Amino acid sequence: MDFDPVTETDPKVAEALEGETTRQEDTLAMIASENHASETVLAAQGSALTNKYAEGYPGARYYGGCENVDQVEQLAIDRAKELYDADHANVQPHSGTQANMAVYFSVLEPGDKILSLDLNHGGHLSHGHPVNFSGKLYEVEQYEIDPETGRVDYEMLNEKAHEFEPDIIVSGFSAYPRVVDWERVQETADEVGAYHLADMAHITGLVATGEHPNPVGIADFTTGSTHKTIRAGRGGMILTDEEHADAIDKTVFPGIQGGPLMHNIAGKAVGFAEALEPEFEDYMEQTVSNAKALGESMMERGFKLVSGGTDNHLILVDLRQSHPDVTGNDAADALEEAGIVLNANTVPGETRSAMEPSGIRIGSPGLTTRGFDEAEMREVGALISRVLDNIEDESVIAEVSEEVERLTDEHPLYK
Ligand code: DSN
Repeated sequence: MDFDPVTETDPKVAEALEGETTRQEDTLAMIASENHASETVLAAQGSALTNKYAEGYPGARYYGGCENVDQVEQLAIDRAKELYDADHANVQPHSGTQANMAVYFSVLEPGDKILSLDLNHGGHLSHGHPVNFSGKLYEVEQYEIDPETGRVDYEMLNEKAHEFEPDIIVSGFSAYPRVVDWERVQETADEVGAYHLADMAHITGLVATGEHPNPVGIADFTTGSTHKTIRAGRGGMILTDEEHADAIDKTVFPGIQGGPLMHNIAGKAVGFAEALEPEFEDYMEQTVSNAKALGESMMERGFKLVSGGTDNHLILVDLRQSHPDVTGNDAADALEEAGIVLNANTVPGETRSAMEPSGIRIGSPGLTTRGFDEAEMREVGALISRVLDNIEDESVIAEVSEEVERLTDEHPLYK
């Protein structure tokens, strides 16, 4: 890509920009929450819209000169509504966490109660973790993954809801390889009179094409990231119905944010248009097939997958049985040396710690964007296995690096 203006005026930053583009080009990006946005999305995000203040919403801003950003934000809103069949979309949250904060601040008072999945079982910091604002402001109770099935324990969720009487139940997860049963969570929310926030986080792309059921129209609020499987500009969004639309808009601005990041909103608009094209359906279908192929290839080599497989874009590998002496961090470090970038992750029933967990989370969205098919994902599964079986062996890591180089050369990222 072309960083000429930066190269001339700021060679140090230019060096890092070039370095990062090269790193992405030359490695296998398998962090499940990452993806490679199109050059069109990158151009929209790197545009003059970064200069513009636009507090307010299209047609009702606090500053002049907003006609162009109004057009961009309205396009992003209309496209989000179309993608998810939503009555109302707010595309201003700077991130998924800000989107969740806006939902909490719209309907909860400090001290109110949140019921959510434990972070160690695949939940998210913003679902009530003690180090996060959500855990500091609210009283939090958590449900877990059933250790036998590796799936959400909906019975535990229901029992805890009746005991704890939460004001809101949070569903939707960051490290969960299976379909989320939004309706079952909603039934519990109805029984106890709680709001339901469905945080579709990673799976915004899968939901957009119907690869995963849509929580919009079931839950009161749906939030998600716009740069993960959906591959649009970086940030978050909130989808809701007419009843909660004003409260959400007022909470996002002026409640918790000032000027919206209009360049990112332009990236969202462009990415949402791409996601409305039929090719995006093929992309999401391939992403799921690729994750399944990767998972099968690893299970054939003796790895244990949480829940025994996947329905979505990620697999969660529990290393304790197959590689008892290898921590998730050891695995991630060795794989990164070989050019395979993923993250260490806790697994249900974690016996180590969040800082030194026993699993790795592996995603298929990035490689699928580069055009990898099932056969190549199986090959990647074999490469991961080779590294983890020979974690101390530098010659194996060097051999795997060469294979990674061949695969990345065969699938160039940015022309
Ligand atoms: N950082 C994201 C993830 O990797 O799942 C969550 O915000």
